[in-house]
Amino acid sequence: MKDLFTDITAAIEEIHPDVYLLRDYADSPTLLPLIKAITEQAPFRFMHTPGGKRLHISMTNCGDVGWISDAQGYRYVGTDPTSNRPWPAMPQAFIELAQRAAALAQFHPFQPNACLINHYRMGQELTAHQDKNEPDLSQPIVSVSLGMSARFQVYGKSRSQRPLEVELYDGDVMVWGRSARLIYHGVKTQRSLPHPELGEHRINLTFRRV
Ligand code: MD6
Ligand code: FE
Repeated sequence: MKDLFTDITAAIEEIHPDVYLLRDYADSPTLLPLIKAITEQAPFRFMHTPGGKRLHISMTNCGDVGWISDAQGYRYVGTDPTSNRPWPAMPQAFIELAQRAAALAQFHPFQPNACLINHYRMGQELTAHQDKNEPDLSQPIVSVSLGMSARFQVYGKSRSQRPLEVELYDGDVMVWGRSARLIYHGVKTQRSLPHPELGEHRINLTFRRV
C-alpha cells in the first residue's frame, strides 16, 4: 500500500492454494517507527513452550489481545505478562494495511484485533507449525515481512512433505486463509540480504482476528 496506484495494480500471486503473496506491498519506513514505539512499551522477549523450551525467536504483540506461550500453554491474553499492562494499541496504519491486503485476496471485512510481532536475527528459525489458537478459522492471517530477507517454507496438511520455499523480502505481504488456514509453515534465515535500516534483523507482523 505504498500508494493508491500500488493497490490498483498490485500484483497478487497465489503461490499455493489460498496463500497469496503481494510483493513489496508494505512501506517499511512508515512501519518501523510504529514498531519501535510498540517495543518501547512491550519489548521483544523470548517465550517458553509449555514443555519449558525457549522459543528460537523473540516476540511481542500489539492489539486488544496478544499471543503468548508459557507453562500454561499457547493462547491469547489481554495483558502483557512482562508488565501486567494492556498490550500497546494497534496503530491505525497497521489495521489499514492488513485490511487492504486481505481485501485483495477477497477477505473482507477483516477486522484484526491481534498483531504478533516476531523478531529474527541471522540464523534464527521458526520451526514448522500451524496457527490454530484463533477461534474463528474462517478469518485469514495477514503477514508482513520487514528487514532482512528470509526463506519461508510452505508445507501442507502435514509437515512430512517437502515444502514450497519462497524468499520473502522487506515489504512483502502474504494473506492466508480458507483451505490454507491450517497448513504447516516455517521460516529460515540463513541465506539473507542485510537491510539498509534493520541490517541482519527481520521483523514479521502477523495480523489476526481473535
Ligand atoms: C514469519 N509467519 O514470517 C512467521 N503464520 O516470521 C508465520 O508464522 C505465519 O506468515 C501464519 C500465517 C502467515 C505467516
Ligand atoms: Fe504461523
